Amino acid sequence: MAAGTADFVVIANRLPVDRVTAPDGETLWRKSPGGLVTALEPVMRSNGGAWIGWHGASDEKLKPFDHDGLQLVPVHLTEQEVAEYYEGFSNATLWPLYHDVVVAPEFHREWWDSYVKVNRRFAEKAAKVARKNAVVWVQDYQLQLVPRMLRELRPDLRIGFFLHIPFPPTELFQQLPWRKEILEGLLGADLVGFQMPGAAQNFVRLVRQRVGHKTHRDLVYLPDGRTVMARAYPISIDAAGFEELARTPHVLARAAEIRESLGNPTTVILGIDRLDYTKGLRQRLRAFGELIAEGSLHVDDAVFVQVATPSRERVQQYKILRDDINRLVGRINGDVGRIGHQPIQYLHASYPREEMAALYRAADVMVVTPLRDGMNLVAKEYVACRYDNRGSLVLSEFAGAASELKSAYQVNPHDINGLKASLLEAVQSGPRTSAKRMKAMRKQVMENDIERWAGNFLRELNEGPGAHAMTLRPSAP
Ligand code: GDG
Repeated sequence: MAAGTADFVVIANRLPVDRVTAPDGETLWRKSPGGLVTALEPVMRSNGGAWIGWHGASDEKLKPFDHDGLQLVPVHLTEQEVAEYYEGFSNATLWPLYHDVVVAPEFHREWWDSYVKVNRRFAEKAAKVARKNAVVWVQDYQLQLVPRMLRELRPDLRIGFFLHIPFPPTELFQQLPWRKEILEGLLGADLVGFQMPGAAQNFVRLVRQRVGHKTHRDLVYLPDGRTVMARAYPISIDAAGFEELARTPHVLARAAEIRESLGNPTTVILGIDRLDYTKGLRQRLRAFGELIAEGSLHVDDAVFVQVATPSRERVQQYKILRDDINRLVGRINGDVGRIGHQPIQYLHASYPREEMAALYRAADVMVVTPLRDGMNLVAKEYVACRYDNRGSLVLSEFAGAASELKSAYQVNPHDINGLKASLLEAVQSGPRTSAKRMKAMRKQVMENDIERWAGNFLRELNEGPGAHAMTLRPSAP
């Protein structure tokens, strides 16, 4: 296949831009706020980089276009593919399976067929835009077959893969009817990256058991002589960017305004999550409701602000969750609320980044209680915004972030009594204790930002076993 012009190619389910309509009716693309694009932008610019992804609308074919100096290559999806590849296999099969089967994964053969077909489309696009010997970085669970498909088309490429969500224990992964195909798909990469060392070990063990390849520690030896490396690269955030935002007068004023409009309570407790059944919203709301009901916290003193960003709204389990949380919030507020004092302020909406920073600044206690989470960036964003060393973080031990944020109040979210005790301890902690904990967490987050994460991954991809002459140029200062 003829090669293209990009020396560095990122492949992700979504392009890093959203379409917006300007007041004059013109449609424009606006860069989406994620940390991934911020981290990769400089490398892309220095390497004539291209980003391949879906543009977010179904049944629409768009030509490649440039945005802010980045080459964007849209992949089209039909309405049926959105339902089967994206909402179906990615989000109703793989997502629950990889998150400890928190809800039952659905296995449908037509969803799998669609997943294969769409993965091939992404691989074919990449094969066209990558220059000879280019570096290609495939992102996440929607595209696990791409590394192998791409290698078959373009054996000259150096291919990396990163999984943003957990990789399940072998006993759960075995349930997947297409387990061997997924493992073989990932083995098309030279480097397979995970959030946690345990996930990389799960993968290597499965490869040994299910595919029968020889392995040693983090290496897999393939019969064709290639070696694949599987390692952990815990992802992070644009920490300095968040801190800078949190320091702006506008954000500080807005934080004060938020507290004011909540009635200036002694304690503001905050949760911010996509509305997802993995995030442990039920557990934390129940814990808070019980603390108020039994008088450990008083409704005049403590307010819980829960932002639940709308997510995957056409997937059945997400509809069920939305109704459940609505009911639970209504019940708690009805049971323990008073006129003018709703203990839970529940916001089913998404907000600009500035508002997120203001919320982080306004919160005395941040509660992050996923039942399972690859990393959890919200926990790190809260820490990055607390440059005053104030505020406490209650963090699930089942979030990847727990292995780095050891000074958080760590909890088992299934243990409601334990959760209540930790929440209360965090609310009642004195300034010296919380400053000590926050300082330790800030050191970790500010030093290990997303730029370092991307740098580590790309360096090891470039230098790992079997690497050819390095083609990736370091980003310009
Ligand atoms: C997956 C993995 C892993 C949320 N609401 C709004 C908003 N957000 C932003 C947060 C944060 C991001 O979305 C959410 O990231 P998380 O890490 O918390 O969770 P997932 O979406 O599940 O992400 C996860 C991550 O990938 C990265 O590898 O950490 O484990 O599940 O950045 O700030 N941003 C804005 N408005 C909102 O209303 N602007």
